[in-house]
Amino acid sequence: MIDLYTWATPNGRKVSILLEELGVLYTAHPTNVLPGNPKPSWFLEIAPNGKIPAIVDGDLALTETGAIMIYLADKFGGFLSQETHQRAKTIEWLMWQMSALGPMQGQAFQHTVAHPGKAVAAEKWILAEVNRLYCVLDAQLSDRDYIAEDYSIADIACWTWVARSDWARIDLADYPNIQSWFSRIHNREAVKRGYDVPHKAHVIVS
Ligand SMILES: N[C@@H](CCC(=O)N[C@@H](CS)C(=O)NCC(=O)O)C(=O)O
Repeated sequence: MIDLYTWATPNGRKVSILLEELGVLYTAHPTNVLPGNPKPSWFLEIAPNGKIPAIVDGDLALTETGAIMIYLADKFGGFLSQETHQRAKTIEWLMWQMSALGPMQGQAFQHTVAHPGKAVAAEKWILAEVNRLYCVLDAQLSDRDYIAEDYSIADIACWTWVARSDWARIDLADYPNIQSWFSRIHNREAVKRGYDVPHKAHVIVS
């Protein structure tokens, strides 16, 4: 049984969706460590950087969604190819989400949702950057159904962020390839179940 410490955010949802897709038994522990909330010492022992999500599997405590997703996909055998080239492409796009889409859209949330009008130049810059990233993803999806051929952890990782494209004032109609990819994944039962872990608690969305 895996213990998942999480909250209803794009990063948190990546792991609950993957666990649902893999059909793995897990216990979700609602863990709100978002800014303004305490970070208890028991949680910092599991997650030294103080961020959700984190998992505990036996004597392994693991953080960072990229690492968690690769670990779970390898351990339970799904959504990450063992074929070298395919695996590298999937990890490439997983890293793209971790280093570009997630951080930039997170900044967009800070500038345009949490603190609108406080730093107009930064707001303008970040919206342009997120739109540029959506152009990159839309181009990648122009000749395929999923980001790295088969449905994979790269799709799950990007999908939870695209699900909150409103933070960057993005209209998915402007990105038709992303829009159809988004619906394809949205219709998966495991995605619907995993999205609402834990318990539809949308605290960072006003
Ligand atoms: N790179 C980390 C990012 C995790 C992250 O930023 N989690 C946010 C919620 S989406 C968090 O815990 N924020 C609390 C804080 O910043 O204090 C990952 O992919 O796991």
